[in-house]
Amino acid sequence: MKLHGYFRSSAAYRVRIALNLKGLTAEHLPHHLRKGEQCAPTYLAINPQGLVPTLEDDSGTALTQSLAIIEWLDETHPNPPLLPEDPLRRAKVRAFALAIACDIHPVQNLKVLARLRQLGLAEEKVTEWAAWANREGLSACEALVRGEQGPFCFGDKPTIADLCLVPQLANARRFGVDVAAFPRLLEAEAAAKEMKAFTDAAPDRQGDAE
Ligand SMILES: N[C@@H](CCC(=O)N[C@@H](CS)C(=O)NCC(=O)O)C(=O)O
Repeated sequence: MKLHGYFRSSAAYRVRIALNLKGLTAEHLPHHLRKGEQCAPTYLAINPQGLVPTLEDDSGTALTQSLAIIEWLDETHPNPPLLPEDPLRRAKVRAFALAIACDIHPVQNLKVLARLRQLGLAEEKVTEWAAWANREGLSACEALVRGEQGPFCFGDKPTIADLCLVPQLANARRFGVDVAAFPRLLEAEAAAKEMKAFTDAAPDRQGDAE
């Protein structure tokens, strides 16, 4: 397998954690997002959205969208499972993961921030926008898991919720958000960071880290 990513990409970080939890290895192919390498024609041929990650399986089939990739990995390598068995619990875990992947991350993504700058927004306001998106979204995430048994987001094992949470907290900190406001999320993050699968996937541990 080949994983197209970037050390600081939180969406690629989710997939790196999933690969590690499953004990799978992939060749890591970095694309420097700040240099626009995700828009090279050769990369657009495998991911027309010009976003990372893309996972190429051993037959060369390209899969895009981190959560679709993670669910494919979970279906093809069921142990350890990344979703609970019970359908109601699965829906809750997916809702949490989607709150991050669909509602927080996209509005603070690189190309959205670049567009805000092009439209004349000052750098300070751009950062304020990204911090707001994280603060507002993570407050809702905190409420979603407040009543859940820990230490992970949903119980005593990591799920796709934790795979989305840990990279998003890293983004929130990068934009200056005071994450102390989210104690239940920090509890889940601390449990995750006890696991090598999570620490090995961290941005500063990647070959392309700056
Ligand atoms: N929903 C997509 C999001 C992918 C995404 O936005 N990736 C970012 C990095 S975290 C990216 O490639 N950004 C490049 C850009 O904005 O030009 C997924 O989960 O895979």
